[in-house]
Amino acid sequence: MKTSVSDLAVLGGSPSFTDPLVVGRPSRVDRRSFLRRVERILDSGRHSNGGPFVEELETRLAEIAGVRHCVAMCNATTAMQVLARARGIRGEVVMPSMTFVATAHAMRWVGLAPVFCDVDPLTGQIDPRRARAAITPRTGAIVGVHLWGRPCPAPELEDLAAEHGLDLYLDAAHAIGCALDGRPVGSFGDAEVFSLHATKVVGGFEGGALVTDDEETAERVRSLRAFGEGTRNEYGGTNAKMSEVSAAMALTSLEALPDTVSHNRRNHALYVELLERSPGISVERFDPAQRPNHQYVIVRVDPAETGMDRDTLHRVLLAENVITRPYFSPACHQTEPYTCRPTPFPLPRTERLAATVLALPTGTGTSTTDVETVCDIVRLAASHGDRVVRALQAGPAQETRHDDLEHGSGSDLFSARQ
Ligand code: T4K
Repeated sequence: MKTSVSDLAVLGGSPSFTDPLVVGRPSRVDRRSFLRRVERILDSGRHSNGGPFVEELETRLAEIAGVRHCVAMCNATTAMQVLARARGIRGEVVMPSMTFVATAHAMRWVGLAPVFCDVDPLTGQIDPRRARAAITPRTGAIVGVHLWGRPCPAPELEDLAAEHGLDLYLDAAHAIGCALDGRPVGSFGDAEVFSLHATKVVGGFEGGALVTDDEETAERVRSLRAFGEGTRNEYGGTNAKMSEVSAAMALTSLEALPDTVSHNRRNHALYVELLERSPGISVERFDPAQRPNHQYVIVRVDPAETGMDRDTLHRVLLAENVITRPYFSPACHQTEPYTCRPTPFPLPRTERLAATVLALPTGTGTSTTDVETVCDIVRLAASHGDRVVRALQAGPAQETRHDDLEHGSGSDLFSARQ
């Protein structure tokens, strides 16, 4: 345990972790259960193009979302592209900039123009009033994002979309299993899209799933995901199918979801408890009524109170072998190719968040002891921010090694820990 600021690795102490502790480590699954499914895939000879595991996964995810249809695909980004094509929308799409850049790229890739609106400063979620202000005669759809493992104000967005006759899609990449007033995420808007990427609470190595109650949308998406068979449209179709092995992994991961979420909830509660008296560090809180899945533990770093900025804390942790992620910085409008076109509105809340947020490790690979160690480091750094900043300006030896780790091939991140 580090008790003095001079114990920090950036100030010459030893790194706290031998093996990297990373944000985004895949959730633990029952290996035997997964391998049994793989055996069945190999025995059956059905590897893709609509096998029994994909069908079973679709049934399970539709149940979780409380809708009639689910179409599993190769990832969430492609699923959002297929959705936009299936619905035939054109023009501009209003969306928050405080999201992973995939939300914007997916729309741009199919010829739509993202128009970014600001977020609620307290929750980081899309602000429906700001979304309203961004609607023009060119708007074709609104895309809401359920950020960090809790729902965005989807009912307000539904009202807004209905009022203007627009499509509403929800990027639910982070929010599988969440709910708003008992209504499950997955059931809002015209369709929602889950990510089943390795780093998500339910992972299928790679994967995405579109859920909707609208039969026509589901049918068109189903067709477009497999080369457009059975539909005639100007784009044909694409190959967005999910393989059986991904579905087998996603099903196994889904079985572990209650344990994964409980584990994440405990981690989150411990972060809150251990950091709540640390001036200038605030842990994002979640309303239990929204059934948060605690996909991410997000802290905000106040430079005025701590004497250091978010990037400094990231570097302090990196030196300790704790690999954090600034989800989401830069915000979409601050990154290519969106910087070339000024946003029609200033996005001060998004920019403030993008400058201050940091995702800390959680998930089943992060233990209680790991969280306690990370919190010790954060508390020490935050209460001696000026000293840490001075030390980093002087260029400590430790940093080079850990910068290499971050910017190198990354293979070191994937060793040892389970
Ligand atoms: N919408 C939103 C709001 C999203 O957050 C995302 C994806 C999408 C849409 C699109 O969903 P997909 O098309 O991917 O289904 C990662 C994920 O690749 C991405 O899926 C995720 N969001 C995003 C938030 O995080 P990066 O660029 O941060 O990935 P990377 O390689 O830096 O890995 C992140 C961390 O996870 C590292 O600390 C290492 C760790 N990791 C990663 C992988 C792949 C592991 O420990 N094991 C692994 O296998 O994007």
